[in-house]
Amino acid sequence: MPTAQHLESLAMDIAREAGDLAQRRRSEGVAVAATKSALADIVTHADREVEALIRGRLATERPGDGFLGEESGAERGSTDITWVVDPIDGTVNYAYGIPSYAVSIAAVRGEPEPDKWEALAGAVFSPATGELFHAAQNAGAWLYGARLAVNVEPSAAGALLATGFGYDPATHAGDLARVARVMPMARDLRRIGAASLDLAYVAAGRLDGYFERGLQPWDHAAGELLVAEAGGRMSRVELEDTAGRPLFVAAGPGLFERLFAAAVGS
Ligand code: LIP
Repeated sequence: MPTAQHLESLAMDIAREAGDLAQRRRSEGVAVAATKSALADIVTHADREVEALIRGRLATERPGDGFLGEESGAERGSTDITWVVDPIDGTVNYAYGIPSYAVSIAAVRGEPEPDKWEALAGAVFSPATGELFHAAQNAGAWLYGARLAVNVEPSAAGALLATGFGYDPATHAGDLARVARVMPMARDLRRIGAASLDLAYVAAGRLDGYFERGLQPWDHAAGELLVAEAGGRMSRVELEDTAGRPLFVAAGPGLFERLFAAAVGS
């Protein structure tokens, strides 16, 4: 059984390599390859190429582990470890030339479903800034050799929050009602456009909290471990208006309950 730190350093190496490829392809120009769940939900050729690179590297280094990727699907392994991968989180930013996109790689143990797995290691790499956020279970979350810690409480000016809006226009009214409910506790609201970065920023204390409905496993697997290892709380809840696509809330311990209650609407 590899240690969580061994998996973490592998995730870091591969995330860097994958991010360099994404950035190179970005500078050459980006073409949309297809649309997915909605017209706004796109995949570029680079998403596919970067995921193929990650999948190939993992197959060489960790043959036998399972794989769950945004673009190329799931494959069960013979070990109890699965790699959960978003090759380019923030694809719409990437396609428009906005630098907020990231490679997100996590190693999880157990059934490859978010409610059943235990995250062992994760890396979120932002090619545009060169920042590599990483964490291993019970060994902290880190950036440039410095240990990350969430903001325990927001400042007196209010919480700096982030959110996201899914690709399905039918859900936007509910998302906006949620924004209206949380705004009284906010000093301001960000929409960064890449869930893995939102979560990394909560872990780093750059945001006080984050909420979004309908994240996919590859959007949050690595970021969720970053938040937990930085002392934050994160949970998901299935609501009437979020059928099948739960609401996720992450924050420091002093804010979490308040933010969760407002986001849920209870
Ligand atoms: C995206 C997220 C974004 C969220 C979208 C989508 P993709 O991931 O990170 O913040 O609002 O619903 O899941 O599609 O760019 O990998």
